[in-house]
Amino acid sequence: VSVTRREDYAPPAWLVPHTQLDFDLDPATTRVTATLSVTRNGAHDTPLRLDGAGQQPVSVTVDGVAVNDWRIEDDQLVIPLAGDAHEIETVVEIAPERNTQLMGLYASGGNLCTQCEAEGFRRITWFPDRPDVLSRYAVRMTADKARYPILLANGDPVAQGDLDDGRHWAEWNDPYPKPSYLFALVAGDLAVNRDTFTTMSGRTVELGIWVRAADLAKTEHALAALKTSMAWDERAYGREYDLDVFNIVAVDDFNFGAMENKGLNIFNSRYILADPDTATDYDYDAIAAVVAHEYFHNWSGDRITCRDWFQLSLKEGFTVYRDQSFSADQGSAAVKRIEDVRGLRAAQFPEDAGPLAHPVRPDSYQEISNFYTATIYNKGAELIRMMATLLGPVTFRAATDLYFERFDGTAATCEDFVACMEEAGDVDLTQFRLWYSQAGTPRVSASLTERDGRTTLRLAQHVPTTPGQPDKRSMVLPLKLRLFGAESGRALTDERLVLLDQPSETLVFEGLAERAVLSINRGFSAPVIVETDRTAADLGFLARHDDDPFARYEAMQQLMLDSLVAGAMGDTAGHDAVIAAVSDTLANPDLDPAFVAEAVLLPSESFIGDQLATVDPEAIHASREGLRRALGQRLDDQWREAYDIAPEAYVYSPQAKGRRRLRSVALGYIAASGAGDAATLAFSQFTAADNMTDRQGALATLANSDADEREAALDIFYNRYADNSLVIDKWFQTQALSSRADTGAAVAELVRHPDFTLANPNRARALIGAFAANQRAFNAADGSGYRFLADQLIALDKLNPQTAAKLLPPLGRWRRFDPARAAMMRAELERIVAAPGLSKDVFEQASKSLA
Ligand code: DPP
Ligand code: ZN
Repeated sequence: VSVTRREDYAPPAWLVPHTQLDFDLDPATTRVTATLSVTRNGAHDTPLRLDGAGQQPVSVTVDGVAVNDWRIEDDQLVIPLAGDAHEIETVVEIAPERNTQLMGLYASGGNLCTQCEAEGFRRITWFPDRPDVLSRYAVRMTADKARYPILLANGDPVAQGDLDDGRHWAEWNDPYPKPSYLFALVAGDLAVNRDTFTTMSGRTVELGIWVRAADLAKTEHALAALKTSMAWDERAYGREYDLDVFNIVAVDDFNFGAMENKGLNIFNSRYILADPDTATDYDYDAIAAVVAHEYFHNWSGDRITCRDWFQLSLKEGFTVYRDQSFSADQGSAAVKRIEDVRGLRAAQFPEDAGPLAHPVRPDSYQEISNFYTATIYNKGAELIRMMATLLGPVTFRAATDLYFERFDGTAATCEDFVACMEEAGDVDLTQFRLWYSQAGTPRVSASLTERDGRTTLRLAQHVPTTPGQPDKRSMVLPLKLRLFGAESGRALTDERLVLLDQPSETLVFEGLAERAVLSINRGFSAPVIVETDRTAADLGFLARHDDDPFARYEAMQQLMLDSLVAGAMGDTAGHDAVIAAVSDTLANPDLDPAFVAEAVLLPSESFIGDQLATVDPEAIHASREGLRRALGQRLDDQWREAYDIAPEAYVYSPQAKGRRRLRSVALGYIAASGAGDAATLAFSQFTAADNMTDRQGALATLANSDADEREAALDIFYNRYADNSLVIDKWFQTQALSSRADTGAAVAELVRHPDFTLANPNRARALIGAFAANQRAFNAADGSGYRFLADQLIALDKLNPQTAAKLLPPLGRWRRFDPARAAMMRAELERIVAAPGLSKDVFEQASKSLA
């Protein structure tokens, strides 16, 4: 096993100031001629080493002369060079239509496209495929004109023309030096939705979103989001777009959500295509967020890239923080924060607590594709957010200005970013840097005691052991807190920011007029787990009175969690406090419906499991369903009142979105109550809906039920959208997420459905990924879920190792389960590790999960 280590970083021996690529495109055999001007970097006598992926060079020339003193060593083409500057030309042939990994140049839906991050460019041509080699690219493409009328690459179009054999050519030039992972080309039969954007300095940029002609009408939302993002980045960060064109292409087969290639973003079509009939509000939000994310990368990623892949969070953490802030500005910032924290807890906290835990800046990897994780992205974003909190908005902006100015045009490190924060903010972030190097979610315990008129807050922190990191140091935890009066409901103190940087600390409050209730980690100011001794009464109080919407939501969640955890052990006494708090929340006319919908939703079964020493999936399911039923029955009138608000024609706005969300949550509770008319209500919503949000919401409710309407709705849905693969993904996913007892059997049947294929990552994730996230179904006591996932993984690994490896983590949670389940999970991991021809992607994840 070959391991790459951060401490081994050395600057590149050779630089490539200029790259000329000539593509003779054809799905069966594409000939790539690469001409690299190379210069020796420093005084050394090492040969030029170019990365490849098993392709044989058809020819190698140095300064125009064919040479044969090259050799191939560990997938590198090694060429001895005498001088300090040379021109190297290599010719290779590749087969895009046989590329099922979707890395490098591949075919999707009859078109040709590329994906190069992190190490896909080496599958196209020989090159120093590392992010700190920045080169200016000129690209020429030749292709059959009827089949591939549109030829796009990075940068600006230069020239194009026809050949007399039915082929045509186009040349593109990107004036900005960039690493190879940002290279892109597209050849296809595409239609375009065009617009322009005028930048803050008055330049006009031609925008284009390229899709199949039939999908053109579904690009309006993405195009609007692009323009909003461009304006937002000028306003919020002073960042202006720098090329004359900005193109986005949507493709159906894509490993990531999207890719920020300079001037030519390539997107998974699920993050571009939307209309009310086929996309939910969630999809609309996600499209705007991903369009913004990739656009923002133009500065935080492309203009300033990463020195090495250990610095991945430099661009991803910062860019996620930027897209989260953007989305918060488009609607309810409070609801956005709740959604982001829920996502962090669902994906990153379990990662940080399991065998694949790694720091935001990792120390080593076997396969870099495995490090595009919730830790790098979402915890990374929380680190930026904490620094923004420490600096305050004005200083944080000055610090990012300094960062952009100082590192523009370079390949930088996380340390460079932190140093700018430190310098502009005039703060010492020495201890804060532990957030980059220590894995694991810190735990904070907080308890409030009163004696003789003094209120004492004791805070203590603990950073758990993670693989390879047995001893942890205390970190800097920025905790926003405030005290409220238990009787009056009034705030007793201002909000203050406490930096907990010791193992434990004590804060004393004198002369408080009444007993205090603690509101802590307001706004989720630190990505930590807080344990308090607050009673159900205190939590219920905060759920009604806290003035910080996140803290209010959090109090409700904690109240629910305490009740659900007790319920899993057979104690349902805590139901009443939850029901009362939910009732008051529903009745409060001052609250935004979108917030209410989040607040009254129970924590997921997996999140309940994360609170327990040993996960008992059936007991958790029963506990949660029991509380849902009780809430549904006891608050029947209120759910119906929330549900019966007058129907309105579909519009995508924060307010309308919030009302739809609350209605669908209410429908779920009505169904959970066991009400006789629930299926009828859901089915009539399903058939009457003028939008996908309401239609899918009703379908999900029916999919959980035993009602006759269930099959009917699934069939209608399938037939209506048979030719829309993104909606058929929803059809698969909804069934895989069903809470019914027979979901495992249903999913095992669905992999034999004619529309199921592992070759398309969206489809694989919609069925297999969703199933593995369904705690009850996946963890069936007979081990059938584990066996099923392992079978699918082994099959998918042969096609697409990167996507297969991303589906593996649920099997690595074996330590969290009883010995019988743990043994079965381990047995499947061992079977995976022993599978012949296993990729290094899956090997790394499976072997680390066993350790
Ligand atoms: N395309 C992925 C993203 O934007 C990887 N850079 O996060
Ligand atoms: Zn990104």
